[in-house]
Amino acid sequence: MLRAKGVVATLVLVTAAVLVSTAGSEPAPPPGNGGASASDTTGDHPPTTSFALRGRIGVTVSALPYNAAGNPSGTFNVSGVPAGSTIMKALLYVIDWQPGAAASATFAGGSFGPSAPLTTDPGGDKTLGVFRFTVTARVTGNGAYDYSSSDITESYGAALVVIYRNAALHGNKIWINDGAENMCCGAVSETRFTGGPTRPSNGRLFVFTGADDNIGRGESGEVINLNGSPVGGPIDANLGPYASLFTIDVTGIVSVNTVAISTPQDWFGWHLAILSKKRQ
Ligand SMILES: [Ca+2]
Ligand SMILES: [Ca+2]
Ligand SMILES: [Ca+2]
Repeated sequence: MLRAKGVVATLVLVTAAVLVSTAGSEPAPPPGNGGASASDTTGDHPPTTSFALRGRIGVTVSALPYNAAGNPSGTFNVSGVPAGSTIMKALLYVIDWQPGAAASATFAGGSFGPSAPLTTDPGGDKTLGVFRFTVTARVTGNGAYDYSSSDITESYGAALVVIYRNAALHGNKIWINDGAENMCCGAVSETRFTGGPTRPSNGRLFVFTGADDNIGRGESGEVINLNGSPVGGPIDANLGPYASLFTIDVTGIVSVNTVAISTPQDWFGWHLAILSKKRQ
């Protein structure tokens, strides 16, 4: 569990006032957080660009929260795809904080995997992993899409990314930066998008995180920055326990763009940063 050490925290508060400043955080920071060797305090494993897509395209992202679920399943509701569109790419992401060597999924009647994690990042006493399954052929447009997973031990979220092409849209560029950044306790993690427009453009940014919360003191206050300016946050489970999806209209998309997340104390995973040069 990445939360709930309430009894312990209360006992500490009652019996040792000197420790109050460090005892109230939930989830209880694992050993090493805040210490010199903690790999989750440095923002060392941000999402990276897996796809940079061009064309008359748009993107929609849907996501589901979980509470330490094993083999999560659910239904993604896809909306916002214009009539007459062709699906260019659809990606299913399933998160695991205790990943094995491989995991599998079903999606809209198809079977996917077993596949190795796309990437993993240790930090605290956990290893955060993300599995990505390409489900393009199973997505036809707006609607409800059921999925299930297997060999997933401890999940706080899943996401579905759909890129569509439509002749009525303007030319666009969409970057899909994905991965698993296990971060906590003062970490600042930064992902980059290169090959953007020479003239600043108004675009859209999607950010997906899991195991984020606002339980206990100090678990809020995260900031999402684009090119040095705050555009979102805090990251406090806006989908419900325990995941967040941000869809943010942004300005000033330029040739090289940077999205950074800072977390004062909440321990969570950052999995997606998707940038669309245009809002469409
Ligand atoms: Ca990390
Ligand atoms: Ca957390
Ligand atoms: Ca938070």
